[in-house]
Amino acid sequence: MEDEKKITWSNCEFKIGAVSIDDIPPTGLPEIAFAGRSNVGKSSLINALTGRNSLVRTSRTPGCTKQLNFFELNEKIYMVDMPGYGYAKQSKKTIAGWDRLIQDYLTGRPNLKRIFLLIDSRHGYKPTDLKIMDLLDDKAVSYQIVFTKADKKTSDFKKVSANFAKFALKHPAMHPEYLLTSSHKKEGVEELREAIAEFL
Ligand SMILES: Nc1nc2c(ncn2[C@@H]2O[C@H](COP(=O)(O)OP(=O)(O)OP(=O)(O)O)[C@@H](O)[C@H]2O)c(=O)[nH]1
Ligand SMILES: [Mg+2]
Repeated sequence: MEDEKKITWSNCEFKIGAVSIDDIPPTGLPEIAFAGRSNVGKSSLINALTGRNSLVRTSRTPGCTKQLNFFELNEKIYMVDMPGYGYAKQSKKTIAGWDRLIQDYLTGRPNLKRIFLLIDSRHGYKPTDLKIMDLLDDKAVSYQIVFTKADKKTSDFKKVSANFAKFALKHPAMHPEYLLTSSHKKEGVEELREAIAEFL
């Protein structure tokens, strides 16, 4: 890999926590973001990528990440951990606020290069995931599916993966290939790192 595309993954710093779109300053750097339902493993995946188990707080209880958290990687690229959508152990008002923030951010950030849309490999796509995909397709925001918790995947995943190419064809902003990861077993993490390094 060329030198400018080399990333020291442990060199990652928390920079900004945003609860409203107005809290996010322009950074001048490319950005990638991790989106997905609550509990799908977004924060855990950032820890796995950086090899730093306590960089980001994770929890078994859905609704752990409560703001847009910006992490600067090697002073070259920002990674954004998002609150989950769909379900969380929070009030309706809080969830509606997060959904607004998520939508505003996903569709209004010019330097956002790609969204990694995480789907739990045990559960497949849920209606809330399909809604986000429609939104991103509609706004032509590039996204790639990352199936998570590969260590727990069920036989249903075979069907999902077999049908993936056809599924992707129906989604114009979706990357044609998916990634399969396990943060616990560190599977697929290297492939995801390579995908991120492309944006340098
Ligand atoms: N088996 C397994 N569990 C995982 C994996 N990744 C995350 N988890 C577990 O899933 C739960 C949720 O993980 P988080 O990383 O906090 O999920 P999140 O998507 O950030 O959740 P919110 O912040 O609530 O939206 C935790 O109990 C993790 O330990 C994985 O690769 N395998
Ligand atoms: Mg989280």
